[in-house]
Amino acid sequence: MGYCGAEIIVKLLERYGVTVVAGIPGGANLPLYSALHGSNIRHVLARHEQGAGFIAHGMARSTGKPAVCFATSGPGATNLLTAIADAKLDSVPLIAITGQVPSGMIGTDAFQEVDTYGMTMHITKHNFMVKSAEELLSVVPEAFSLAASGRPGPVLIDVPKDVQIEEIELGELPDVRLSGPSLPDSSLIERAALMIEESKRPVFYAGGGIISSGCHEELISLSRKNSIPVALTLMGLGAFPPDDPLYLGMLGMHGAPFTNITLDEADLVLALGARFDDRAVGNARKFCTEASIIHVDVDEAEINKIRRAELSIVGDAGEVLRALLPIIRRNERPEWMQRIGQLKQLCSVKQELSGDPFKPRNLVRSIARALRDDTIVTTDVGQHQMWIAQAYPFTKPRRLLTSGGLGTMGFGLPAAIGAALANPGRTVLCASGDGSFQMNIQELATLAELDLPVKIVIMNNGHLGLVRQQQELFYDKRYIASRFSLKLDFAALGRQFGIPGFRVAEPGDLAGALERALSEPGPCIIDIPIHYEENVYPIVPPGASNRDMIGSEFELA
Ligand SMILES: Cc1ncc(C[n+]2csc(CCOP(=O)(O)OP(=O)(O)O)c2C)c(N)n1
Ligand SMILES: [Mg+2]
Repeated sequence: MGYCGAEIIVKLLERYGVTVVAGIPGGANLPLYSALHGSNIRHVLARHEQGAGFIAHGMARSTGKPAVCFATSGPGATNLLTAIADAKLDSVPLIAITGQVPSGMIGTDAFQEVDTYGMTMHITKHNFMVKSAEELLSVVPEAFSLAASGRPGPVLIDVPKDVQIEEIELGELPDVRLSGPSLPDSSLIERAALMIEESKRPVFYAGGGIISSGCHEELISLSRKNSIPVALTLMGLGAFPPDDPLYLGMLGMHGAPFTNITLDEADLVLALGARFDDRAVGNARKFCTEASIIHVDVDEAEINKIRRAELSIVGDAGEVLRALLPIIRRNERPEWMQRIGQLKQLCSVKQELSGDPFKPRNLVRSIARALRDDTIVTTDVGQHQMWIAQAYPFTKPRRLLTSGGLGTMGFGLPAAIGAALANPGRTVLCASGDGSFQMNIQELATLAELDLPVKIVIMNNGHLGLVRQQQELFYDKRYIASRFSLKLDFAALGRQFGIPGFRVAEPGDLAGALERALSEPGPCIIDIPIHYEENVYPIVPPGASNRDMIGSEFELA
């Protein structure tokens, strides 16, 4: 039977289980849209390609499966770039399929021509420029396999218009191939086990790799069996139960003093699916100076990139944990546990548990209380993101979707739409800031159209708060370009899109108003004032050691 390139793409997407694609059509990808017309795949029309890209992020990050977005050539493709780069830094299996001008016109500055392949070279795990319809039969399966295997990441497929139209005779479509992780080297596992047994003060420093690999249960088991406390990165939140006595919290720039100080006293750091990012480890040379490091990462390029490890294991974190579990002995580690208990008392930050309900972390706790435990939370980027990370209790993986590596303002709303699409029946909270929200505000139209249960809470300080904070602390209060003089009424704005909007301003109103707003079916938008001088504390100044955090009262024994 004869199929054109566009039909081959759509048939293969179906075969790989894709049920929703987000995108925007244009001249160079119209054949692809025409093929989609005859498919059961649901298309979600975003209002900006960056929105489409982040809708796909929401689907991929909440499920762990590859998600697809479409854009046309030229401006469609350039609008996607930020979402692609974001997927690279956070290891998200995103598949971007872009239209390109016809092969014969490439390099002529044709209408809406940009070198999408060249531009995405450094922000994808892999990218393809397809030369023929035939090639699609291998390129699309390879894209799925690459996006999801090993360290997940974005793959771009650029398809010239003539390739989308080209017809070929086709018998069978290729089979779905997905490769599983390979087993780690047993001698390295034995060495790791020995180092753990010899250690007096071991800690886990675990990151997003635990979530990608789906091995949080194994992490919990090993931690409990051998009494190894666990610190998580921003990307790892949800991989360890926050109420477990072995949980140390989030480490790093805005981590609790208790977490950073405890890590600093460790004699062995087990870095699992984490990459020694500066926001997590501070000055890498001053991170856990007393400790030996075991680094487990599926991506060999991460080993010894930032911090030299005494032992490195290239492999899937889950495979390594499963190999370690039976050979590691039960150990109570009473001395280490006692020291940790002591540090917890000495380093407790003021928790803002009493007093003003509009204090950011109190507010985050109130929001969490008003929502079910299985709620998926997306954030934008700024102070509000860090308050959520510090105070929202994430009890399971894939409940926090946040732009960790690239730190992209505008992520929250479209990612929430994607998460709601991929998880019918679950509520999604989009915790945003007034600055970030304006960066993809047009996706309110997409949300209104889809009528999904996305609850948007805007922590509104009238500022680019995190920028203002840095200017206050590190630039002698020389405030510039961090205050909005126009005060937007986000609740009214929501209503313009047909989304119920609320403004919660009175302390007495807060709990009731939150509950009312959040219990409505469908989307809503809640605008909550935050005092603009609220800062995220503690904070490790750029370049400093995690030990040298400022803004929290604690003493060291
Ligand atoms: C696309 C993009 N541009 C600029 C920045 C730099 N930046 C980081 S946080 C921030 C302020 C965010 O303001 P808002 O969303 O209101 O959050 P707040 O800090 O006030 O909670 C800015 C401008 C960024 N992270 N992303
Ligand atoms: Mg703000």
